[in-house]
Amino acid sequence: MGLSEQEWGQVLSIWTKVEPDLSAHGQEVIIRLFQLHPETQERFDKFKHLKTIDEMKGSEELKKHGTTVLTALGKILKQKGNHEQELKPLAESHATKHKIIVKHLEFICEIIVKVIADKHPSDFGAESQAAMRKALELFRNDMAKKYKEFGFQG
Ligand code: HNN
Repeated sequence: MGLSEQEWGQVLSIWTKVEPDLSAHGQEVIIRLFQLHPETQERFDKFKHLKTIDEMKGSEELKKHGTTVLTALGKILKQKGNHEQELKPLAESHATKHKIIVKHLEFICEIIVKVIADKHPSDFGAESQAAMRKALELFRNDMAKKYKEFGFQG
């Protein structure tokens, strides 16, 4: 289940390409999530009203949220699996307050891989993609475990 040092190296190496433009990546991730899985958009009172992709692109709030999500994810990835401290508050709020089911975590993780692949085709080959998928799986599994500790079946 864990990643090798080499795999973490691949994950953190591609992340250095994502970080300089976190908000554009985050915006793209959230827009694709809403397009592919409209039920995720319905969960946000502050985003429900955005009807078209152009409206989504024009929303500073949406961009800000994308940045928030990827900033949190970056902090987690940098812990190379020792992410208890970063994960716990996040799992608590997403379990008890936002009630984000594990399925939706799966959706966004898959989209994150696709967005990075589209934006960085020459730096994100099959091996790095596999390493990133593994890291995101670890994140999701640990979120799901914590969810249960907080009494949310996810
Ligand atoms: O824990 C918190 O509530 C702090 C804000 C925060 C952070 C750091 C949120 C957050 C909020 C509250 C913030 C707001 O309203 O502006 C809400 C309503 N999230 C959601 C909702 C859905 C959601 Mn997430 N988050 N988040 C983070 C950080 C990280 C983070 N969130 C995620 C998903 C998939 C969804 C469902 C669409 C999500 C992920 C995957 C991550 C990355 C670790």
